[in-house]
Amino acid sequence: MKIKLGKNSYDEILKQNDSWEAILKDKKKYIEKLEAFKNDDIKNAIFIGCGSSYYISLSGSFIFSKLTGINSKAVPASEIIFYPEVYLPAEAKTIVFAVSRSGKTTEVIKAIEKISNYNNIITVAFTCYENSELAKLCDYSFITKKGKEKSVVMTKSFTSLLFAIQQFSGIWGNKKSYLKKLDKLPELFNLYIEKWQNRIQEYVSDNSFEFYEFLGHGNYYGVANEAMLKMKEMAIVSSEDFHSLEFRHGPKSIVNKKMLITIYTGETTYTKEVNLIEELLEYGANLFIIGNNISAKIKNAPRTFVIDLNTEFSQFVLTPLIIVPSQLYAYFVATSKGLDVDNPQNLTQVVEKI
Ligand code: F1P
Repeated sequence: MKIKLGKNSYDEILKQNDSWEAILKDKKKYIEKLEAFKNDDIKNAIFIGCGSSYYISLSGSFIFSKLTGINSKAVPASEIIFYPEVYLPAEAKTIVFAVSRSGKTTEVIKAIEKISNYNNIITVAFTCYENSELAKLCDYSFITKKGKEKSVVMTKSFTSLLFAIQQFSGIWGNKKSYLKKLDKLPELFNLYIEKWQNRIQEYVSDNSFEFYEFLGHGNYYGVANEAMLKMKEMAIVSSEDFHSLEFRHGPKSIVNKKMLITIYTGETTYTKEVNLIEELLEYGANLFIIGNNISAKIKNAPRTFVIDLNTEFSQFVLTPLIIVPSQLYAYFVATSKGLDVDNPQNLTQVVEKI
């Protein structure tokens, strides 16, 4: 495919599975490093980040909790700067995971500086830069070197950092079959990427919308947030995200024919998400359904575009893969508008102010 605009972003989207393969090769290092601090006294976990890295934290926190049984939440790094006493209970041993592509974002640095001398706190960085300030500040760090990007907008780094957190969580929770399925994701990416690229580019050239909603539950809520941000950053359009069923409680009032609603369907939530899909179609909405083992009824529904991963893997494995169609969608909408996603308006690769 001849690429004129946003070549860095395009290449990074198309080659992100290289980074996933590198993380898989680091599995032994993860196990050894984890042994140094993993212990049963840890009762709480908090994931922090900014922008896309906060959305990584939302998905990563959910999966960490699911795989380890440890109570976990995700908050923007700025919340820890303002209210550390609310989020960090003095008595319970808490592990704080700081997620940052650059390892330089001021809010993340200041948040860790604020709490690093607290008792009962272990700090762990997930970043692409080994010698970053964040990696040096934290007690431990897990580096996704191949997640580094030239682009301002996070795509490959998003899935790489999330993949690293999934691998870390599977090791911590001793989930051997989960880890075996993670091994398969780079190959699944290779299997799907060309078909997805062609189908999504065609869909974008045949359909245009003015409003975008992204809906997901559980670990897919972080994905919905990230897809919302990609549309703002790359395509410069208005977009929102919600937990899927939350959309019924008011936001659905604005559904119209100029709206595309993307729903990331999960296995636990599928039957209820199908009910929601049917209701939204009655309001004239256009739907982009991305999920696993989606019914023929949904695939044949009017105004519905479906990407079905068709795997036996759970949604808790598939998170890095499930965001890729929305990265492609945002890229093709942006380039169809003549926008250069490598130089997005108003944005810098790192926000070093507060
Ligand atoms: C995160 C971030 C991105 C945002 C933009 C500026 O930086 O805020 O989420 O899209 O690229 O940087 P980092 O802490 O992950 O380096």
